[in-house]
Amino acid sequence: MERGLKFGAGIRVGSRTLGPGPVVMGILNVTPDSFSDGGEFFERESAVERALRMLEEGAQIVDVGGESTRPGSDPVPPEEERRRVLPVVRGIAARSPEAVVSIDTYRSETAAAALEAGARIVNDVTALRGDGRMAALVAEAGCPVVLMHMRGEPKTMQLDPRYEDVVREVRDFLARRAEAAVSAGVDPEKIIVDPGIGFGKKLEHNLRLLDELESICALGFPVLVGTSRKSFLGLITGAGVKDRVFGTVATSVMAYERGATIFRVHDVRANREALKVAAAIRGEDV
Ligand code: HH2
Repeated sequence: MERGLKFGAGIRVGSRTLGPGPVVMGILNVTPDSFSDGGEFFERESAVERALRMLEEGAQIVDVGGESTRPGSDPVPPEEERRRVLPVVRGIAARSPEAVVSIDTYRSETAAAALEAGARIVNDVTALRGDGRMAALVAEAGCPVVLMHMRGEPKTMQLDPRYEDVVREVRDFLARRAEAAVSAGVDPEKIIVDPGIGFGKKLEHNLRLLDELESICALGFPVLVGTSRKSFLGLITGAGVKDRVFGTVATSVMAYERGATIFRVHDVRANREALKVAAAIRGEDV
């Protein structure tokens, strides 16, 4: 299969190009229960304000989600998910028409409505397995799509995840999901892959995936990493969830060094500045 090795020139989103330097994706959870910012941006106005602030701080994408996928979480009804995210996507599009919004959902109906409301990227933590109509939707929309690795489902994924070789298994899974997407008509140049840090993985698995990220990058697709404030950082440093920005920045810089392109983070300014410095050292544009 021909790989989408075009991100050296950036990732095309409509008429815009993101990259080729590191791209920061700011997290906006419009949920009452997300593990680090649950409840904070549940009101439409504060969510839109938060998005605008992240854009000012240097986020090139704002990722809007209406359902927590933290370990142990339950799904929310689809109508409730749409009720949470759509006004926020519309509000961002109205206040900042140039903003690139991604919709963090595995449901095709939510994704379709969000694209209609102004979102331009679909971030699917099930890698198009969660809803049989998602692949066709993304193919038809011609938008970039994030395919993420997850072992099991949020409710039970952290109970006792086991791998023989986590890097090989995650890489092979992502290759298979990319093939499936292309078979369904998705343009390979629109595919972004993500090892799914913390999704059905123990500390040792997360660390190996980050250390050997080149192996995932070798698939030839832009790689997104989402480490922000996650519990494995707390296991290493002892820091509480709001206090994991330093650990997060370390992962962003090391993942960038190993070839990652998109960094999904809560703390935009800290990660953006660190990545700018890292890019300058490597002589790359940001
Ligand atoms: N992590 C979370 C949610 N969506 N999407 C991608 N592509 N990669 C990730 O690593 C990822 C993701 C979980 O983090 P968060 O949104 O902060 O929390 P919650 O799921 O509790 O809302």
